[in-house]
Amino acid sequence: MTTRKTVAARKAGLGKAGGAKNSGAKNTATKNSAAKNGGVGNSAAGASAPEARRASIERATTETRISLAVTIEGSGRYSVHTGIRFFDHMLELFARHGAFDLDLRCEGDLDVDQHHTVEDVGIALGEAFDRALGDKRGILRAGYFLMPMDETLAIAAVDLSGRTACVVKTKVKTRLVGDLQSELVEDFFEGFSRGARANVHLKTMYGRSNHHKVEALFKAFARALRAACSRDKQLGAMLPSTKGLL
Ligand SMILES: [Mn+2]
Repeated sequence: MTTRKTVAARKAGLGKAGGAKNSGAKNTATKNSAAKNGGVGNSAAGASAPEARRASIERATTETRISLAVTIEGSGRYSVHTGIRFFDHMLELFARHGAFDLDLRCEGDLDVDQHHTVEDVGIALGEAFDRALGDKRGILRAGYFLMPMDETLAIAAVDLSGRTACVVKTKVKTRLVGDLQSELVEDFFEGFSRGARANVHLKTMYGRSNHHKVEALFKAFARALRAACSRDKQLGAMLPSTKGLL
């Protein structure tokens, strides 16, 4: 793994990351509406719903160029192009099951291997969630889901704790699922947990189809993350931690 040099962009100018390569600038927040949404659970009668939390990221290294925009209160709309079709399929159903909106372009060095592409997309996606959530006041913070997919059962637990930890237990037996190198599923979630500063625990309990095993993990993860990001009416603007910082 080479050192990553990332760049910030004001906006996810999808497909316009060209000039950003190797500027060496530190990756910084781009659009983040969460700060303005500090008053989570605004109870003023007739007040419109709080502004949707969203963030955009451009990330360029010698290995990958990524443009990404995510909206937490989305409607499951997506446009995803990573160059790995099965990975696209997983990210698309992540958006739909999480009810997120996701625009994602990644041009990675797939001629080398899929590793950089999959891991860096995970990191960028995690960073986008971290930024979109702002100071995390008024969110549930933790979530879990038990996801069946036909004969397969997967579990996911997510804590947006500010700390990184990732455990993925799968029983995928083939080197490839579709065109995706199956061992990279773990690298994606590891990258996400680093970018989002989150605890991510995933396990395929059982199943037969390798396609289902991977897909059930992504669906369970999306729904656990959706729960963790959701607004907590009871805690309101309170930080969901006794530590004072997340
Ligand atoms: Mn499928």
